[in-house]
Amino acid sequence: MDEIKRNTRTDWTREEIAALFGLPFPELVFRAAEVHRASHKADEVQLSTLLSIKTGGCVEDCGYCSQSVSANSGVKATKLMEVQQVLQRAAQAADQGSTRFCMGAAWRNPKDRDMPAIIEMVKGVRAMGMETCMTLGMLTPEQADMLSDAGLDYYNHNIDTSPERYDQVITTRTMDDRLDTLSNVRMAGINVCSGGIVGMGETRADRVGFIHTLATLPDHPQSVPVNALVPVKGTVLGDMLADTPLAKIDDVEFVRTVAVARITMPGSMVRLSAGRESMSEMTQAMCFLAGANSIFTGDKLLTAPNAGEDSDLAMFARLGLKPLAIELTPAQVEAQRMPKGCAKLEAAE
Ligand code: SAM
Ligand code: DTB
Ligand code: SF4
Repeated sequence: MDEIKRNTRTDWTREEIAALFGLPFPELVFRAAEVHRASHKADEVQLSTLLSIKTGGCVEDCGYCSQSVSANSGVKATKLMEVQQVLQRAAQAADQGSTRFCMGAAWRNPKDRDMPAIIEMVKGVRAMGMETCMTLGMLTPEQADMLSDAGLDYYNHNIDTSPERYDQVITTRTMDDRLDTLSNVRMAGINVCSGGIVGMGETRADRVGFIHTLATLPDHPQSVPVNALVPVKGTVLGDMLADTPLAKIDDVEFVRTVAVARITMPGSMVRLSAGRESMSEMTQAMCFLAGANSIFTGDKLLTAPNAGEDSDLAMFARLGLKPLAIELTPAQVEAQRMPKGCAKLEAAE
């Protein structure tokens, strides 16, 4: 770990990051693979499972998102799921080998009245021996502290794109609002998960600015999700891509983005996140070579389809990859030994 710390810089310049992007592709991937091997096992990939605990009807206007009230995507708004329902889904994910359960809500921010149920979800999932992650929108310092006290391991809040492009994608909250939430999460002692989306019609300079913002935070996010835009009909960006297919990012540029994230943030888990459905296995393999070491499993992301358990297992077998195991506390091992289903739920109470 000391080695990683010594090599971890938070003073990257945009010029340095642009130079990395501009390297000949084989050289860039080679360097990223070297950095990856110095800090991580190159054949281990961490598996996270996503669950939308509150879908649609979101008041924010993020131009990529099917869940915004500004979109005409046909996604139906739901209420916050019941705690027991969420814990049942978490138990299924644990049975399928997932080590992190990420719960997402289509909120600008959680309301104080939502916090007791959210806290029960965190405690329940943790008792099953999985790491917990939540993504609920903006958090106050007090809310971040409450989640930390409940034992939340990770909080996902993406910066999404470069500071320059930000207000062309979202107008209802600023990049500074996002950075404030990341700071509240960090100060509460919760691991930060923050990344963004490529393929939204941005320029290479925007991708440089996006990585630069993450790699110069006071501490690198422990997890960096790199999403490829899932173009959803009825969203501003989904419709834009349908009209101008040339705006779609090419696979080589996507792999470059992963490689630059890996080199600039050597100790972070880099997650190959949304968009794998439309990626060839070879492109995903290139991402793993270039330092991606985490994915979302299961056949659904929040509202969009995902590759699915069986095809991922087959891909892992072909590529010789294996799921990253996490260390469990004795109490968690005990909870996992109990009969499936209800006992896991009892353990969560
Ligand atoms: N509402 C919360 C928020 O925005 O912080 C949490 C959920 S939100 C859906 C989580 C992240 O998913 C977004 O920040 C964005 O990066 C990603 N995302 C949403 N829609 C996407 C899409 N169509 N394609 C790729 N990534 C997407
Ligand atoms: C992240 O960066 N990607 C995930 C997670 N964090 C919450 C979400 C991807 C959403 C993809 C589109 C959808 O399912 O609606
Ligand atoms: Fe709402 Fe999050 Fe979607 Fe933005 S990304 S519209 S905040 S659910």
